[in-house]
Amino acid sequence: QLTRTHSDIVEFREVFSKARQIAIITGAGVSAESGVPTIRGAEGHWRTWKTQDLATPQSFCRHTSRVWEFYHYRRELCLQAEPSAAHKAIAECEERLRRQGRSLVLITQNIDQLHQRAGSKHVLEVHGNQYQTRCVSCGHVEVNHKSPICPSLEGKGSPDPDVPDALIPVKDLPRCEQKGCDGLLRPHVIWFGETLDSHILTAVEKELETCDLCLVVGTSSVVYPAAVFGPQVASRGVPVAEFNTKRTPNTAHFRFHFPGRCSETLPAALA
Ligand code: BJW
Ligand code: ZN
Repeated sequence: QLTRTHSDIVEFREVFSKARQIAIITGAGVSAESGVPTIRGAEGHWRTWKTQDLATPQSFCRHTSRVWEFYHYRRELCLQAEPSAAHKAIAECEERLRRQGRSLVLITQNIDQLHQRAGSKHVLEVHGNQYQTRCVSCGHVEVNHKSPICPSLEGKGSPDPDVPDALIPVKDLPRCEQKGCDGLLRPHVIWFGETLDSHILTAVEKELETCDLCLVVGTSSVVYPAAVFGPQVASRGVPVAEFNTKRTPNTAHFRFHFPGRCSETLPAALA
């Protein structure tokens, strides 16, 4: 296994040195290196719920206060977190390739903005980002880094399973400040059952069709449509390298699989 991995690294470095247009697809494993819990890992619970139970329009409709507590917790947690060695390796690689007239695009499922904070410039956020809000009444989208996002959420959002719901009245949750609106705000992220932004998907498709090397980093590859981005590139015969602590349902489709923590494997691969 070790020898296999070593010869793979040598081969990967060869492919990497010749690639002109690199696409990197990332997921929660990259932010795990910054102390942000992954979605499906053992630590991926908030109170007694899974992300799958909270990240839906139905849940927001029925348990608005609870879902806002969940996002408030993650907004605050990620504001405290620092980009990891994996985030930095990607950002530094983009800058280095740019100076060489080559390109790197980052397609991320993460909503935490840690890639941008590490310095990544060309980022396509396929699941939105938690520092933007959207008004459910007027549709207005806005950048929002307030901490806390509203007074009623101050001190709320503990992930401890023994903490009861704060049951904040909807009128005291984040509200739209557009003139005369006062509608309820929601996180501008993509929940289960919602479609991805078509402009972003079109941009992603273009990158997947033209890249000559693809990396898939720290994603379980179970959430569609992002789960098929890597296999789509591989089906063109383009090399795809997976960086993950575990194997995934997509591993067999890819030319390379580098096991281990991406804060260790990625800086070495992209140096
Ligand atoms: C490390 C590491 C380290 C850890 N180093 N690695 C049946 C079949 C097919 C599709 C569907 C279906 N039923 C429903 C659907 C559609 C659904 C879907 O895919 N469901 C599946 C779960 C079955 N998809 C959708 O609804 C999407 N919309 C859509 O398809 O529209 C059309 C449509 C609608 C309705 C029906 C059918 C079609 C929208 C998906 C939106 C996903 N949104 C979320 C929440 C965003 C906001 C938020 O975060 O709160 O996005 S869900 C959540 O999962 C989040 C993530 O971006 C996403 C992916 O998770 P990710 O990043 O892969 O994290 P993990 O935790 O799963 O994995 C971490 C990985 O890292 C692991 O592999 C670890 O091993 C690894 N790791 N430490 C390296 N140090
Ligand atoms: Zn509004």
